[in-house]
Amino acid sequence: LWCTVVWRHLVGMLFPRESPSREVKELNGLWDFRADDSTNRNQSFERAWYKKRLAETGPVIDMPVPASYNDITQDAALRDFIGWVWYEREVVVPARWISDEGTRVVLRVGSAHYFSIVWVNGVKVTQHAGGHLPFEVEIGSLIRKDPTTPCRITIAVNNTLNLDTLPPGKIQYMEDRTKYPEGFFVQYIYFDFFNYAGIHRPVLLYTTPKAYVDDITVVTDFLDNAGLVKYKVSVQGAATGTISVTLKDKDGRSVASSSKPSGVLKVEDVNLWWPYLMHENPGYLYSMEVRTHIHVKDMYTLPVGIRSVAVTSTQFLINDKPFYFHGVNKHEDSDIRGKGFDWSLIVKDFNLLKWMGANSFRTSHYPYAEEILQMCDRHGIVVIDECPGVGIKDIRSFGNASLAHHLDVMDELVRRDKNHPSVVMWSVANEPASEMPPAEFYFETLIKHTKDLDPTRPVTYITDSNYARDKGAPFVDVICVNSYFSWYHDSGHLELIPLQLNNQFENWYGKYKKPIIQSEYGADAVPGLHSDPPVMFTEEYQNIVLQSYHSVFDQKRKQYVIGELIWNFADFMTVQGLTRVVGNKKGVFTRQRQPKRAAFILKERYWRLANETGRLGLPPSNHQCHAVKYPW
Ligand code: GCB
Repeated sequence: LWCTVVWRHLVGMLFPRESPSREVKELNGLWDFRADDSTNRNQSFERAWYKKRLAETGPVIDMPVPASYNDITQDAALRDFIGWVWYEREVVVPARWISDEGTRVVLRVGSAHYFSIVWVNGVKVTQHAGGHLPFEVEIGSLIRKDPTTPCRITIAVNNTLNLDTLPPGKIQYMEDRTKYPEGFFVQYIYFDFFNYAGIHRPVLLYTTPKAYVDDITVVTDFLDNAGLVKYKVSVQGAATGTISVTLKDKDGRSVASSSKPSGVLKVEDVNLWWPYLMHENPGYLYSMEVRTHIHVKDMYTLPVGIRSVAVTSTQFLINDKPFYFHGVNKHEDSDIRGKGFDWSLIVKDFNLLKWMGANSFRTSHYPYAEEILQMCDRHGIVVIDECPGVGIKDIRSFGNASLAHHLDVMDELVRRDKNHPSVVMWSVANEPASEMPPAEFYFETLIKHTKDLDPTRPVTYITDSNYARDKGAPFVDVICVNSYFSWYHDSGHLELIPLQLNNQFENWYGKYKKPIIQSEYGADAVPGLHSDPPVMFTEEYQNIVLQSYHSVFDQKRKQYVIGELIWNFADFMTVQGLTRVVGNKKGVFTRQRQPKRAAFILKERYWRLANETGRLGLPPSNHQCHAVKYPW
């Protein structure tokens, strides 16, 4: 498999990093903001708001970037707004970036939900569909046109979801005038999290020389003591010419080098990349320094973890050793910020993950910020990387336009995340209507495409469909199943969990003979609600649900169950509805990241699992060490 990697040519999307040849200027902070709340939701285009300063078109407010705009003000209409919102900011561009024609100046948006159009000084420079992946555009020639005018960046963002977007949604106009005023419409969504919107991740300008390292792809493996880093560098703006590639260890010592744009670097006495709790030195990263030697030099440094991933009919192997996923599902979600990127939240979440002994998470239900994956690389947290294919329920969302967009999104996702050692599997969807007839062609095409993009990682999608009716399961490498026994059906009947869960596993394994991850399970608990015997929504009920699942996992993990991911790490916001009390309360932490009782149950379990399943390389004394450090 490893030898047959097909190098598809896509323009690169390397994470912007400073280097001797590259500068980065963050544009985070306050932007001017205005929502287009005209009845036809189109006045901003009719009046060409991008042509002048936003403040000259009407009243603007301060809006932090990055952040969702929804929870920033006291205005319920803005919280629930559907349509175009406009962001604008003037930027002072360093004079040298303008005077030096040999400098590329790139504007990059980490993510904006959902559809974005970008203008610089009133000139449209790019647009992007999709709310969770970065996009960028070179703006050097534009800002050089008139170096005396400031650089005015305008970004219009529209959060409307339709049957062909990912995730899909539907807009319905309500015609009954006895109930709804003229123009009243509803955005229907088929997923269980608030459709937060705005500029969610950092916006920045960065430079490269005219001839620059555009993309790097690495695929790693090892043979005995030697690490193998197969790589390919692509250069834009000049013929590739001579380049130099140097792989350095953590101490900055060169361990392998080459002057070819592609090849295999061999690292003697390799330090492999290991997951957290599987090794005493997890998340080991080398640095790959890539230099071009065309008149102006460029340099880019890529962190590289050397590891292998493989799947058998009963196991998930990392570096040829069985890996058991004991982890969580997350959301990018918090008070006030919504889905806005926030380092304090990210670092807190990693501290909580490590505290509870989680070795993995799934990026339910969309790609997370690249900075989060970088943290995973460094801390050895294993990731199932999910695309925004959540809520594909309407048969029209299995059509050609939807599929074409889904394939594009997978291109963008793999291009962005292919080099992260923490990413061990792609998830192409969550709970699609995989029993519908078109699901077979849809998933066969989608999964084959993903494997063509990246033959080195297994591919899955997350099912809640019946094993007998699921159309896509033949194509996945790992079966991922969500189930909510004693919650959404047989409510209150905790005693049924062992029987139903056991049957779930036996049926799926019996039919497909593929390893299984319990990709979601859980129950809502309103923190502080107690009842014994347990009733739904109390902390006790959540605990018993977890423990009942765990007893079955403990039998099946000896056979073919390769992981368990709790739904959810933390409480999160949803649309208002009868089954949600200020959001989804299935978190084992509150939205403010305080533990419910269930967090301690998971912590005890995960550390025990780590000692049992992840003992590789840890001498017995180290196990003792964990037990002493975490006396549950
Ligand atoms: C699911 C979904 C997830 C929901 C969860 C729930 O199956 O994948 O997005 O939030 O159930 O709590 O209902």
